[in-house]
Amino acid sequence: MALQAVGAGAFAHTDAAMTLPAQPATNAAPAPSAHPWWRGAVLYQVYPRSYADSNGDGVGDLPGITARLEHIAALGVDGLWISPFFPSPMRDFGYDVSDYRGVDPRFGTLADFDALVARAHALGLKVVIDQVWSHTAAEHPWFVESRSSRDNPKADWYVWADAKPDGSPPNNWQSWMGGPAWRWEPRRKQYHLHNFLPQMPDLNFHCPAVQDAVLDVGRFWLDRGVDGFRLDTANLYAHDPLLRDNPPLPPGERGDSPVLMQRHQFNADQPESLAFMQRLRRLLDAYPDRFSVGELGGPEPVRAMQAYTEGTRHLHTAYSFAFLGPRPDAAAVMERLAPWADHSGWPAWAFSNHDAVRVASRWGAGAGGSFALSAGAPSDAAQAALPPSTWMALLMALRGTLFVYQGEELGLPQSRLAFEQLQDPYGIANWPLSEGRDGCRTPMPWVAEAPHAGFSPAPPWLPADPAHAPLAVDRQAADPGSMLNTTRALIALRRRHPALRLGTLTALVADGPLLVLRREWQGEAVLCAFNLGAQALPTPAPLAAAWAGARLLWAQFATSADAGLAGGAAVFLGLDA
Ligand SMILES: [Ca+2]
Repeated sequence: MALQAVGAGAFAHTDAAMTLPAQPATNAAPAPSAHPWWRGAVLYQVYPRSYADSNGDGVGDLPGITARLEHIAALGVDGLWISPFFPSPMRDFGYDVSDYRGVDPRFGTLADFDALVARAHALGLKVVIDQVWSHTAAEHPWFVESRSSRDNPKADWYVWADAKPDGSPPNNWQSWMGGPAWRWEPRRKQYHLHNFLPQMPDLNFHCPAVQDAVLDVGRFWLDRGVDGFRLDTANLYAHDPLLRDNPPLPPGERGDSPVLMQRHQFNADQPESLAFMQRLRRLLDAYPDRFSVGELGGPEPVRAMQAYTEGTRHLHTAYSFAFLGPRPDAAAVMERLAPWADHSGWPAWAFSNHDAVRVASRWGAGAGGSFALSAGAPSDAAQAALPPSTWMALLMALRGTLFVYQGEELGLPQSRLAFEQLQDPYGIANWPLSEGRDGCRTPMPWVAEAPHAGFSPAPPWLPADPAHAPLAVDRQAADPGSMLNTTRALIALRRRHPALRLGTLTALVADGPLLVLRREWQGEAVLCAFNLGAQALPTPAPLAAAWAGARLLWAQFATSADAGLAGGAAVFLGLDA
């Protein structure tokens, strides 16, 4: 890491700026609280199994997270999102929940969770937790009861359907984990729907009692003091009650697995899912300053994100897989950002998460596949490597709420695992065609010289990547030019400048690798220029014209008005608007 941060300055919290008058009309701001904490916030995603192991069993846990909250606070982020820690058979590592109101013993206790929230709040961090409501684990008592007969009190809590006359499943819907989305249940002599693993049955959101029950779960956690929810697969909650077949995609749009060969017209994005979000919003609005972010899959991510965040009656924000695929050029970035200029919704963006190949590999070295669960083309190997700080700088320039995934602040590359080391059912089923999801879930490296990089004294559930040890937190913290310190500087830059956090966004140049954004808010503008390619470019005209009267806020490399933009360069200039 030989990055030179210019003018990064000290961390400075600018919440005082949050009292500024209403937003420009182009932002179409919602009324009640014009700039609540989550708007423009940066949230840090923690995958509990892999963050820090406090009791030496090789599995990360809640006390481990609590012990590392100071690292998260030192990043300057607004809060953290914690992936599931609830009781689970762990077929999908916690995204298969068997008790919505508990903590899996592997991760600790409810008291440990309360201690985590208390410590986070003391450090000024919001706590957002995952809620996995589209499906449960088959072990959940609701499903155990529902499958027992066709006339029990929870008989319609899941999506049950008779076989076709020839015994085949009710329709052509396909599972994201491979094969039909229907599993036969001999007790009822019916099929049940599962969009993911067969042991993860889908709840029936057309049943009012199901909606009431999951909202009660939400109330349980809100009462415990959590600041918001990340909603897993939020556009798969409701299904077409007529169970109509999904139409095939045109040949040119088909992927190479069954689920990618059909348009998800009838099993996703149903109006009843949106209607449920309004019920959820009313619950959240009954508590002060709470927040929701939906995960939305699908082929038109921006359109879905807008539908789910429109106005003030749906989700606060939503993210998609828009930036979790192949490396974007400037036009691809603007294709995702431009539609928000006059929209009342609010986007969220992530370049990495627990489902995607780490961005440092996916966009950086030109190697590695795309999103683990999509059919996107792999990155172009001809693209030269760019430092991960280029992508962090780009992320911090975006208008929206941002997510940084654990290890992204260290610039960790994707881990390569042998088949024998894989844990992810998707990775095992698709080996070696897919990267699977284990390579972005290896343990967090804390101490370069410690066994298992300081994650645990015991062999971890996934091996600590030897390539990650030199990038450990202790080593990077001591290096002013490290990716860790660059990340801290960039997050601080965003906090200092409401133009970056809340302002309007206009593209001045979006041409091949060259992207120049103008962010503006209440008398201040920030020009953000990026060279997303490897070849050096001349200083773009809008940047050159503004330079003399501007303040250089931050730059990836030492630079000047006529120095041009080296490959991977990022420059932030502050102007009076
Ligand atoms: Ca542990």
